[in-house]
Amino acid sequence: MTLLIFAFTIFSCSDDDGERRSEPVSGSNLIAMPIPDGGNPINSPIEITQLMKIKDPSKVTVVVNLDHTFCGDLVVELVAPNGTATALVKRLGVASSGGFGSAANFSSANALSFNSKNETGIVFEGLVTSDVIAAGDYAPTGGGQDVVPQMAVVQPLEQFLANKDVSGQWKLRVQDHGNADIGTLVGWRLEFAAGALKE
Ligand SMILES: [Ca+2]
Repeated sequence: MTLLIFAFTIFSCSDDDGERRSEPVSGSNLIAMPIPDGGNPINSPIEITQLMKIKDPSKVTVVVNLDHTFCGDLVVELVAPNGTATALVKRLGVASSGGFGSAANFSSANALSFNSKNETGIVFEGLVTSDVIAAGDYAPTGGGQDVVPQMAVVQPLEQFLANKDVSGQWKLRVQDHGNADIGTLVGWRLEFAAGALKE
């Protein structure tokens, strides 16, 4: 039995001529989680079982559905199975000198989709309290590293995803950094399209 598995592994590797495409893989977590007001982060897990690495980051998409009445409060991060994290949304409108940021709302009806191919960040400039962030395909968006919390880093998704092992627990981590306005993470989805992965 051991010999049989070993033989299969060798065959799989030598067969990888760059044209074979991995099958689509996806996961979702639709358990709604309240986001504590000005409190600790929540973590929503998705398990991926394929023992593969990311070959093409442009075929990886994260779709987030959340409700919140003050988008400047929130940091939303994607956490990989190895524990490293990258910010998808970081306190929209908060400047390095401080401030509360954008008062616009997130609505779970407007899905926020993130992919390394997307070049434009979330549009929040000019929106007021009663406005809602539009659904769309976005690049990670938010304040610089000098914006609190400094450990939440906004970086290109391609850089974060390339060659990452996909096996294990991915998490969407959401934290509310301002008092008064509250919200809920309604759910999220992680998609590896055909050809995204390699052995
Ligand atoms: Ca809040």
